[in-house]
Order: sequence, then C-alpha cells, then structure tokens
Amino acid sequence: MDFSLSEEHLMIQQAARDFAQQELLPEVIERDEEQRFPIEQVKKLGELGFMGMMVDPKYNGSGMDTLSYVIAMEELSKIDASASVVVSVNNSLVCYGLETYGTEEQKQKYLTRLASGEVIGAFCLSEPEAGSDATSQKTTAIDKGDHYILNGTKNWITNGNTAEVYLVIAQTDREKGHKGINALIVEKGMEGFEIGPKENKLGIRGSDTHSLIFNDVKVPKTNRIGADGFGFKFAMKTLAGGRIGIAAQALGIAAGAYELALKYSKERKAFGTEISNHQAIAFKLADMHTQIEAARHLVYKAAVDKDNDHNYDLSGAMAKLYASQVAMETTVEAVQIHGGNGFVKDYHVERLMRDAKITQIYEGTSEIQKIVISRSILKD
Ligand code: COS
Repeated sequence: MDFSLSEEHLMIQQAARDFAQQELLPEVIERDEEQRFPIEQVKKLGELGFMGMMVDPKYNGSGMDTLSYVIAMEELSKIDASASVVVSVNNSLVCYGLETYGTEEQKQKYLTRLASGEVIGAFCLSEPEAGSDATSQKTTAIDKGDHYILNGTKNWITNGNTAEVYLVIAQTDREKGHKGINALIVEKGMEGFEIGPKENKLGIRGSDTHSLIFNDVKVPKTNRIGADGFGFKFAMKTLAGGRIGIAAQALGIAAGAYELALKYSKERKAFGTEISNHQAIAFKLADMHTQIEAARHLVYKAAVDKDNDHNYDLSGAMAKLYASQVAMETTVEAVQIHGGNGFVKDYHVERLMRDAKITQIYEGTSEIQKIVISRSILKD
C-alpha cells in the first residue's frame, strides 16, 4: 500500500494552499468579526474549478476525484472554514445530489451553473424540530398534479441568502413516513419563498446561515429529484458524501491550528528558551501531530472508498466523528500553546477553535455518526 499522493493530487494541494494564503487569509479576521460572506473569494474559487470539483466536465465541473476534493478542503479550511463550508455544501451536497440523482433537464438547467460557480446552492433538510430526527419533516410539499405546493420553515441553512438554487426536503404523504418525503429544487425568487433572519453564530461567522420560509410556493413537478418518495433516501445518500467533506474541513481546521502552534512554539521564548524545548509543549505537539495524521488517514480512506464505488456510509461517519473531535481538541491545545496571545484574534487560533465546534454538529452530530457507525458494525 502506497500512501504517497500522486503528482496531480500534490498540484491540487498546492493550488488550494496558494489560494488560501493569497485570497482567503487577507481579512479573514475582519470577515469573521463582521459576519461578512467571502463573496469575491467564492467567485474566484468557482473560476478555478473548486465549486464543482467532482462534476463531469460536460456539466462544467472539474472532473476530479473525491480525494482531490478532500485535499483541497483541508487546505482551504486551514485558513478559512467559513469559505470552505460554502465549497463543501456546493460540491458534495448540491452538485453531487443533482449529478447523481437529477434528470438531464435538471442538470442542464441547474448543475451547469452550480458546478461553474456561477451560482451557489443550498441543501435544506433541518427544521426547527427536525435536525437529527430527519424523518420528522414538518415542511409539506402537497401534490397538485403538475406541481407541488410547498409550506414550512427550514433552519440553519448554509448559503441561506447567497444561494440561488435550494434543494428542499419536504413531506408529501405523512402516512407513508419517510417514504412519503420528496426533494424539490427551489429557485430564489419563486413567489412565497422568503429568506429569514441571519444567524449570529459562534463560529464560521463569514458563512451565511439563515432560516427559510415557504408560503404556498408553487414548485413544478419537473423540479422533483428522483421518483416520488425518494426524498429521504436522497438526503441520506447525499449527506453520507457531505460528511466526508465536513470531515476534511475538520481536518483542515485541526491542521491549520497545529501549524500555527508549531511555528509559534519555535519563536516564543520562556524560561530562557523557545517554548518548543519544554516537554510540556513538545508533547502537546506530538499528540496533535499524531491525531491529525490519524484523522487524515480516515478522511482519505472515506474519499477513496467513494472513488472506488465502495460503501462509504461507515468510513465517512468514522472520518467525520474522529476528525471533528481532533479539530476540537487540537484547536483548544493550539490556543493553550499560544497562551495569552491565543486568546486574542490576531493569532487566528481562537477563531479556529470556535470554527471547530460546528464540525461536531452539522451534517449529522457526533451522536448521529455513532448511530450510523454502531448500526453498521452491528448489522451482520
Ligand atoms: N443511504 C441510503 N439509505 C439510507 C441511509 C443511507 N446512508 N441511511 C438511512 N437510509 C434509509 C434506510 O434504509 C431506511 O429506508 P428503508 O425503510 O427503505 O430501509 C430509511 O432511510 C430510514 O432510515 P432509518 O430507519 O435508519 O431512519 P431513522 O429515523 O432511524 O434515522 C438516521 C436514521 C438517524 C441515521 C438519520 O435520520 C440521520 O442521518 N439523521 C441526521 C440527519 C442530519 O445529518 N441532519 C443534519 C442536517 S444537514 S446540516
């Protein structure tokens, strides 16, 4: 087994690293403080092919593999997790969902614009009372022949205001339970579709998280993804891949904090020497490095499983569970190594620590990942 990256993967890594340094690092602190969406940066990410990385070039994608995608996600997330979540949602939830399950007409109409980064997409599953318990959808999509009438509220939607295309999960036939759920493509500007207030968040403050309100929105039946009743499976299958993206984001947050702590420990002096010469600090760095390497292997394994058409529900859930835990632990230690400086914004690690927390929550909490993992290992 050869763990080294190919030339092509190394080039993607370098391109994402350069982009993060040159385009994301400037003003990342200000964007976080002001809750400012990285609109110009996301536009450039689209131009460089990062918004539809795994999409077939015939739909304006970059035609890359999932390994390339997680490598890029790690590099972008080292610097700006608010920008990387936009990349993640657009790539692994919206583009993947449409390319895999959409009709040719839907791909031509929506995917081509999403994959090029011309427009951004959003994935709308969570509701005020349906986050982890995703089958309990209160949003309804009532079948009216050639269209659905959509009513309800979605919560905590990434790209909530910036998106133009929304994949909305809603209940059509409550009696059928999860088999009565549909996924619909909703466009910004459809009558009755309102963007709710923006959330004031602990972390990833540059990303644009909103509730969405649907009041009798008429959605053509041609905008349904898959057969009638496929919506819940669509959400589960899409989220299984999304979790690999978030695992890569968590890995990047951890690695970014570790790199800053390593550098700082070689510069900062205490008791007459660089603090890296104190075992208390050196051992922390050793633990961080080991955990990050383990997380990276889980993330790469899940990506390669997906690329090889193996089932990745288990490997993706393990990668997300572990990488998000490592992100939390590593960022806390990075702040500790920075001491007083770690507590102020200029040194970046406090932001990474705040950003890390969401990776244990969105696209399935750590507890949900444990449900997926335990069911998988117990089923045989
Ligand atoms: N791929 C394909 N199908 C899947 C699936 C997957 N990964 N996971 C579940 N399903 C299917 C099941 O096979 C079942 O279909 P059948 O009845 O035809 O067999 C159906 O979906 C319902 O599954 P299940 O009975 O396991 O549903 P539960 O209510 O027990 O919930 C969990 C399963 C908890 C795993 C699911 O609700 C979940 O992932 N919740 C978290 C959702 C989430 O990530 N929210 C964050 C919002 S996005 S930021």
